[in-house]
Formats: sequence, structure tokens, C-alpha cells
Amino acid sequence: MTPPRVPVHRARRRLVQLAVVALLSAFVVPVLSASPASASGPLRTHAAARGKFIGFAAATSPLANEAAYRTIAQTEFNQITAENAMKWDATESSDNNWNFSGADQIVAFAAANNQQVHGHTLVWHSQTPGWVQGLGATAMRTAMQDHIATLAGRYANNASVVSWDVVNEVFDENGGFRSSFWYNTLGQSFIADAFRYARAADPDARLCINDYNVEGINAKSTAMYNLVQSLRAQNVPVDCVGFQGHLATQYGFPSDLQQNMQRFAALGVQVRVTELDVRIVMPRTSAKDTTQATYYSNVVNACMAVTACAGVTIWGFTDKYSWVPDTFPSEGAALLYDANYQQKPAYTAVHNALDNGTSDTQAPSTPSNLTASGITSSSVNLSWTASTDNVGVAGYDILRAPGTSGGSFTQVGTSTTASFSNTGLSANTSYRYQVRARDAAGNTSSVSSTVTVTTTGGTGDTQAPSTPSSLAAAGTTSSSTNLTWTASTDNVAVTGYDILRAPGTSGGTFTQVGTSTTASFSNTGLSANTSYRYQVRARDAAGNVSAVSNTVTVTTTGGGTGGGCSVTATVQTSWNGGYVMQPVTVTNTGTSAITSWTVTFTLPPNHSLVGQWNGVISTSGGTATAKNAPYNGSLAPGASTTFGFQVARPNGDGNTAYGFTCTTP
Ligand code: 9MR
Repeated sequence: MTPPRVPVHRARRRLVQLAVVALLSAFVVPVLSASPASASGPLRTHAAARGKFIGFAAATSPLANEAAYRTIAQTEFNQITAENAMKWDATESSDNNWNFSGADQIVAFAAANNQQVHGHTLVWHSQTPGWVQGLGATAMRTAMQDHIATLAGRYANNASVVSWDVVNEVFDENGGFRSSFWYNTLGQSFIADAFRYARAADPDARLCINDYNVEGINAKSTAMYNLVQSLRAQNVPVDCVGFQGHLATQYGFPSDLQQNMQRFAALGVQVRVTELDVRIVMPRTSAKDTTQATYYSNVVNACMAVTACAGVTIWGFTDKYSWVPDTFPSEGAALLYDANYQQKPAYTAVHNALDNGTSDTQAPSTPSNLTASGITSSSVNLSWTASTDNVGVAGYDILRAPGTSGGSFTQVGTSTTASFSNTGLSANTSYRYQVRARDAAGNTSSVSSTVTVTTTGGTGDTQAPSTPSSLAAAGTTSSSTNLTWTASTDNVAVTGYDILRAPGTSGGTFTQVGTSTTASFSNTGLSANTSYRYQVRARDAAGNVSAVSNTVTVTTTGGGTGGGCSVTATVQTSWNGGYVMQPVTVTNTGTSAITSWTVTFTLPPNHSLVGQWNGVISTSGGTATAKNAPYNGSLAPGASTTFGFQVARPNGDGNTAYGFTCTTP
């Protein structure tokens, strides 16, 4: 078990903090000269090459006023979180009295520098004004809904803002719900409500639950795991889990961070490190710098090793601006740069973990000969001469500005070939286009020449195709189904159909799973013994879309019969009073696929199950029965899956669970 850490969050008044900062800064003396910068290429280049983001929490004042701060912010990072500017007290200090200045400032900076923004945070017990805290249940829920709708809604169509912390820090250290004014007034339903309101406000944003001291496998992270699992089972739109990562060298590194992220990933959510910093007990020494650097590389390496980990956000980058000394007066120096913007060993550690020894810093050549053709009242086809690159061109960004001059270029699409069709334009309207090339390392070329396009008059086609009818499914196997429908008609011509699918027999949302140019579609890659709902809609060349067809529900067949299984169980960690068994590995030892498994085992007297993941465990007396989770029952011959659980036991009792046997189904 990770040793308990001092809670990292203290609610404080901003004014008090500012006073403390002023007081402390009178005593700040530079302690160490920073290590020389040996690393090549900025952090963001290497992160992008690995398909991840590397971000920082931005403070609005230096972002506006300090060139040195701005330069590092734009050069090194491809992701930004507002450290304070998007919180409730900053945005809606009294009911319906909005201030977006700081939030807009950060979003504009990110857009100008091709950085994604993670919104932080919609619902939190801290930094929320008194007027909210004092409301009765109905008014409080309404205030929450209004706040989410207005704030997340403001950026819903902004390409830079891609994700939100919907709820922040809802657990206490023992894994119970935090006794906040939210919980005390509304009960735990405020969490599901917040996610549903956020999805309604911005249907495309990735919606996260965020907390601290959940980096390792412990009671708090297991409570979070169980909550995310149960919310998703109820179709509450939780897409992502944020591990804040406020670490301190004196409390040890949570060595099961990667394993913990992996178990969340198995729930189908994205994971991310949202607020990383590694504080030390002052003063700095080179030994402490080295330990700190190791913590930073461990975190980055864990994220790199977990496919579902989107990236790492550091809670600031310079020790000049860090929350740590305000809250822990004898601690600090938690970030990558010292207070004079000199890189520390922690910077090099992050760089090397991202770089992984393979750095490509050469940008592709500039795309040339950009031309427009096939201009209609609502679309244009662009083509250009392909770029070249020392490693390979990974794709092109398509940029567009309004009118024939002025305005700014923003990205409207990407292409992996040297052409792009831009649809959804207004009739009789001018647009300017440019393209730039990127490579896998995230190096971007200069932009091409500009081409100006004016769409044709509004005599275009505005009539949608008729609705596809008689949608039916046939030939359903354990992994596929064939759909057919009666073709639509259109005043010009039907150009294709969108195939939409929702999970289960009710609930969930329909998302597009394919397209077809004929009145049939075969959907493969389905799970055995599983229900799905389908709809189709038709489109024409002008982008007009029909209503959706009738819904057809399909249940796939079982995935084979028979097959045996084996189980091996490992004690991952134990302490006086408890232990974690992980991984418990189930293997299909038969010759045909299985679709479910059951593991039984014995808990010694007075042992009780306190947490479980990737399986559904019930107990009766000392006998425990673990069945597969909905997503890990299907195993091909020879394939394995794992689950885990945590047990509490009497102090001084060294026994662990035993007698594991596996059967199918
Ligand atoms: O870094 C933030 C600091 O400037 C604020 O004064 C403080 C107020 O509570 O919040 C800090 O950021 C917190 C983040 O929003 C949520 N997780 C813990 C962070 C550190 O306290």
C-alpha cells in the first residue's frame, strides 16, 4: 500500500494565499544553479510523436505579462489547463453574473499555439461562491445545471477545448463520498447529473472525473473505480478519469500507478495525469533534484505504457508560480523550471521519457500548388502537391479563414492524402484556405499559399433524401450482422447512407459505425451474446441528411461451446490489516472460445472483500465466487484475462485467499 499522504488540497481564500506568497517571496533565495539543457527539441514535439499530450496549468497573469513565461508555454506544451480561470468563483461569482476574461484568454492563447484545452473544473466543493453553497436542493441543482450549460456551452464549438473535469475531488481519503455541500444537499446523484448536464452542453467533449491520492491502488482509487464502473453501467457519460498526481518525494512513489491506470482503462475510459507536481522538503539539493526527476520520468513512462493514457499535465512549469509553498510552507521546488526559468533535472527527465531516444525534429516540406475545384453552394474540393519528409508525412491540416481578407485561419479538418473536400459552407460566401503538413513526431511544415473560394448562389439543393425504410438484419453470427433497407429517393441523387448503432436493447446513444453507398451494410467485430440497435439515414451531395430509419435490434449468437479454464492468483501487495490480489489470471485452456468464466476461492476466517475490479465477486461465508465482468468473459482458446480484488483482514493475520478454481461458464 502506498503510505498515506498529507491531503494536498486545502481550501483557502485567494487573498490569504496572495498574502502568503508575498510574505514568502521576501525570503526566497536561489538555491542551486539549474542543470544545463542537454535535451533537444521541445517536449510537445516528442509527446506528439508518441500520440500523447504534454501540458501545463496556466496562470493568467504571467501568461499575459511575462514574455519568458509565454515563450516556454507555447514552445514546450501542446495542452493547457486553466489553473484557476475556469473555476466557479472566477466565472460566476454571483448568480448569472459571468466573467470569461481569464478563460477566454487561455483558450485564445491555446488556439494561437495549436494546443488543446482541458476545462477545469465544472463542479467542485472548493472555490465555489457562497451563494451556491447556501442554496436548497432544487435551486442548487438548477444552479449547477445553469453553470455547466453556460460555461461548457460557451466552448462547445471551440476546437481547442476538448475535455472537461466535470466533477473534482468527490471522495474522502477512505473511499467514502466527501461530505461537501454538494453531497450533503443533493446526495451522490449530483455526480451523475453533472455528467449528463455536461454532455448536453457539449456533446463532443471528453468528460472526466478527477481526484488526488488516487494514483496507486488504494481504498480511494478503488472507490473511484467502482463509481466509474457503476455510472457507465447506467449510461452516465463518464469518458475519462484524471489522476491529479500531486506527489511528494518524502512519501514515496506510487509504484502501481501504471497498473492502476490499466484497470481503469479496462473500464473503457480514457485516463490522464491532470495536475502533476513533485514537491520536495526545502531546501533543494542535487540528491532531491535527482529523486524528483525519477518521479517525473516514472509518471511519464507509466502514461506512455498505457494506450488509454492521453497525456500528462504538469501543474504549472516554473517554481516561480506554484501552489505548493502556499499550502505546504516548508515544501516547494515542485516543477520543471526554477523560479528564473532555468530547466531543472526534472525537465530533462520528462524530455527523455517522452523522447525515448528517437527524436525527429525535421518538419515536412511546405505543401504547394493548393487549388480549389468543384465549387458548389455548400462545398469545395481542395488539392495540392504532396509534401516530403525525412521520416514520412503523417497528414495535413486544412485551415480556413472567413472572407477575402482579415479574420484568422482556424483548422477545419485533416487529411492523410493531398486532397480534401470541405462541406457545410454557406452559399454566396468567400473563404480562404491554406494547408500544412505534419509528421508522426508532430513537426509541422509552413503553411501553403492561400486559395480564395466563393461558393455559388443559393439555388443549391436544400431538399433532403426520403427516410430509408424497412431496415432489417439477417445472417447474424457471434460477431457480425448484415443490414438491408429500402433505398431512399432524392430530388438530385442519394450519395450514401450513414449506419448508426447504439448498445443494448434500450438506452445509450446512437453513434455512426460506418457508411454505405448501397442499401446494405455488413457490421463486423461485434461481441458474442450481445444486443445492438441499428438505424440508417441517407445523404445527398449537398450534405442534406434524411431522418433516421426505423430501429432494428440484433442479438449476436453465443461464441462457441465447451472449453475449460485455469486460474492463477498473485498477492501483489500486503500490509498489516489487508492485501491486494492482482493479477488473478484466467486462461481458456480449452479448444473452443468461451463467453464466460467463474472462479471460486476461499477467504480465511474474518477476511472481508473491500474492493474488486475487472470481475464481479460475491461472497457467502468464506466462499467467494468471481464471475467475469461484462467485457472480459469472451476468451479465445489460449487467451487470458485478469481481475483483482482487495481484502481487509485482522491485524497480525498473515493469511491470504486460497483454493482458486476456474469453471466455465
Ligand atoms: O493551483 C491552484 C491554486 O492556485 C488555487 O489557489 C487552489 C485553490 O483551491 O487550487 C489550486 O489547484 C488545485 C486544483 O484546482 C484541484 N486539485 C488541487 C490543486 C492544488 O490545490
